[in-house]
Amino acid sequence: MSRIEILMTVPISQTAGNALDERFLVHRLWEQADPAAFLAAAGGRIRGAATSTGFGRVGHELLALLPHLEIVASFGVGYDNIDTAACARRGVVVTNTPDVLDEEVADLALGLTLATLRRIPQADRFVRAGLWEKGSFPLSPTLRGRHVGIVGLGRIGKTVARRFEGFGVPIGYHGRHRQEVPYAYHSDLRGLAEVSDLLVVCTPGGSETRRMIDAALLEALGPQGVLINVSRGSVVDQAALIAALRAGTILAAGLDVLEDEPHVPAALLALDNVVVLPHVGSRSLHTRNAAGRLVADNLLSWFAGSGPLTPVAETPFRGPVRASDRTG
Ligand code: 8YV
Repeated sequence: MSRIEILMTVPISQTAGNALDERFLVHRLWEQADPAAFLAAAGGRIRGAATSTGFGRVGHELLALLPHLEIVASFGVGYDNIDTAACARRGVVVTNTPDVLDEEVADLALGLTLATLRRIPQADRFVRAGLWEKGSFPLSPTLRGRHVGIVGLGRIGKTVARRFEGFGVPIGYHGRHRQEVPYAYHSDLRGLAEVSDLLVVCTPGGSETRRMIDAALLEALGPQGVLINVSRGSVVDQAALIAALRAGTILAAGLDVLEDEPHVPAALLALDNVVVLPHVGSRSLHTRNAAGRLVADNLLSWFAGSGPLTPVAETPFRGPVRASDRTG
């Protein structure tokens, strides 16, 4: 019997690759001499895809080249790069990797918060530049006395909030719904920004949250305000943020994500009151392996006829029979 053919669009993790190789014929798109020619020639045989945000958009163009695609298993919890409406129309199930990276991203959010407030990277640069011999490092801002506002209290937001509980600071949140949590709910994001001086962005990306942190919001956060973003660069109006950091409209920012990754505007790098990371929230070997395993398990489960393990809400799995069986 011929093996089911899977398209891997970008290198994901060794764990995922190895697990998929055991069961499927895996085509690694980045290894093809001419990826477009490969898709034109072999796209009709592909029944499953493993992808990630690093690949770019999974939309009409790609779906049109893969007429027998049944499932897109995406590496990462965010899937704003996938046109889930187009997948739903085609009957293609989309899966992501929730839960496995919450703790890692929350750890990073806390680390980035402390690094930004206590100016840890700046202090390291100070020592390396030999400046300690000449005097003390300037006093830093603090977490003490701050009011934390979490934007988006999903799995990651809640995990971040639990960590802040340990720091003994008051916590509020903004999201679509009030939840059964011991934190103050703000139905209005501006209201949250006004009472907070540390805003931690944990909301998903996509059109609904695009540039929700804009110039007016930064103004509401205020001159002692600190913005931390571990979600998507698209959530923040980056030009407005740079202007606010430069003008002192807010105090500082810690960014793990940017608008046009991996491009970092020179204007951002020129600022001393920002800590920028190269989207490393979930990037530990432990967590990437767990996410890779879940990508592979979703594909294995699907093609064993047991349905997807972690389908996204927009493409719920509705039956025990997979698409290929339905369409013959
Ligand atoms: C991804 C992320 O793993 O999970 C997400 O949504 O943003 C990351 O942690 C990464 O984008 C995949 O390359």
